[in-house]
Amino acid sequence: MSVLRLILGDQLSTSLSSLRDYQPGDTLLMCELKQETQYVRHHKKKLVFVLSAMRHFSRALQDRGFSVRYFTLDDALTSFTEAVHCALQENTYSRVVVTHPGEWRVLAELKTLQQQLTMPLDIREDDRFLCTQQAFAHWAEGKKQLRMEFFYREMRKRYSILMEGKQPVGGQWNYDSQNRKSLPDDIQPPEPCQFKPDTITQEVMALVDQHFPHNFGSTQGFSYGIDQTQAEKVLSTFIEQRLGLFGDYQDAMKTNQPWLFHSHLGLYLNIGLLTPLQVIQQAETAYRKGVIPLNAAEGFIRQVLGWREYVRGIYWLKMPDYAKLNSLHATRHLPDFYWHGETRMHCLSECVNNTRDNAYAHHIQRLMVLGNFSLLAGINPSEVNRWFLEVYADAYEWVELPNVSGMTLFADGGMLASKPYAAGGSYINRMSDYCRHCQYNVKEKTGENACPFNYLYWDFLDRNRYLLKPNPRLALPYKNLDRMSDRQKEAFRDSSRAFLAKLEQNLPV
Ligand code: FAD
Ligand code: DLZ
Ligand code: SF4
Repeated sequence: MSVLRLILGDQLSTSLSSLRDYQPGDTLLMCELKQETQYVRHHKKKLVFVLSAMRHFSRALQDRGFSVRYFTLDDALTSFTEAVHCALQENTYSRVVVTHPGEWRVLAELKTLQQQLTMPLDIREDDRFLCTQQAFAHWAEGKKQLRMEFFYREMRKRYSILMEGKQPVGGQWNYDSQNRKSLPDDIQPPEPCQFKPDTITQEVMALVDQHFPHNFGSTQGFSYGIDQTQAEKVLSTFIEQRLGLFGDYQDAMKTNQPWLFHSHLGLYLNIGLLTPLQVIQQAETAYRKGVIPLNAAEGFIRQVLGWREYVRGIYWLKMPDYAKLNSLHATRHLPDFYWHGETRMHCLSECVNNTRDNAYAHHIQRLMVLGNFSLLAGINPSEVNRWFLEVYADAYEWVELPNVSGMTLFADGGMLASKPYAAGGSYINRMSDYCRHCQYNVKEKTGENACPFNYLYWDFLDRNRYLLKPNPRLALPYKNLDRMSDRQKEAFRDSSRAFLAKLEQNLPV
């Protein structure tokens, strides 16, 4: 008998496990839902991207002869559960099949549905990922520390990526130390790939404006790819034009340069229009052909084969408790300037404005500016997580949560990162031109005009001394803190107190 195959909005891959044994008579079910569009207030460009990509994928499937039942937002369905019940009323099926969802809350919903149905609901492995949950759990078993670097080496060996026999190509696993240059003024990054919205995308833009008028950002200027062909164009253009310098300028930031040499592939990977193996293999081929240097290929592959798979592994290993962790007891509210970008701190206003304009900011903007500030200022993890989940076109909880709670806020007490990525203004000054345009002075440590990152950094270490001082990787900063005179300590404490008081009262900072 026929099978009902539910395809979730971030499962837009023709290689999907739930599609594999499709037979004529089966139905593919796709649904635009209140629950998925509203569980957080997604950025308008993220909504356009997801809904337009879903509609294009449905059309591509129909062109290939698949039978698709597609519910639009106008059908006003709430949840996957409701959509499945509707489809079961329209036709008779022997079973329901779905590929494992990306998020815990959706898995919980599907498990409840499994109990309700009178027929089997099979949840299949999402084998677009390169490490299964079981393989990750096996790797993690018995380990005191789950460090990405060792996981990444295992993955390199398992998939034979950038290997010469049993050894890493070039004799080193990691070229991170060559990936820390700031961007010189005479290097101009290429323009990003842009696509003109077609009729479907224009319809979705109007729909988003109508249904979500108060969400962050604007639908205007939407230019992301929305199908596999366009996503593949972004990939090939990245390999040709950007990857060669990706490694060198991976950590750089620059005013009015939101795209730099990054790939902008995260949104396509996470929604399924590209697969990680495809992306990794193309990068390796470019290196093997001598088109790009090893530090670029390795730096990029480490992100996709290492970090991306690793954070997903951590998510499924540690959920649902992971979402509640707050090891540093951070309680402050997220400042309003994360929404309007109006602050004297140029680095933050630039990163917020880039985010609002593009539903994109690159990794170092997320980690070392937006994230670093919320770490130093003690913003509570649930508000920070919510913000990061709402504002980026590539944001899904499985990847957002470990990056925010683990890598950025140290809310998991060090399961993911060996130390907090806390830094004062000198780091931002070294890696960007932001401080040159700022009303604060990055060279001043305390006082009205001093860069707030400077005193907040010491205040952060000071107030979290009990939890962080035992960490051997923080021995040097604590040694420096302990060497300070009482007057110096009072000065940074006073500056921090005054600044944080303004933040709490929502006064301009
Ligand atoms: P590139 O810099 O070109 O990197 C290439 C690819 O590597 C990315 O597309 C991505 O697939 C992968 N990658 C790189 N770093 C990571 C990482 N730390 N974790 C997982 N994958 C990685 N990534 C998301 O996909 N969704 C998120 O919601 C998300 N939230 C983040 C929040 C914070 C606070 C931080 C610090 C990082 C977050 N990241 C997230 C990771 C990373 O910042 C983005 O993947 C990257 O900026 C996307 O831009 P890009 O495609 O140009 O990536
Ligand atoms: C992100 C998103 C949005 C905005 N809308 C939908 C939707 O209407 N229908 C759908 O099937 N999926 C959507 N998604 C993606 C889902 O949130 C995603 O599939 C789950 O979070 C599981 O990762
Ligand atoms: Fe940011 Fe401080 Fe530099 Fe201003 S001086 S841009 S606040 S790091």
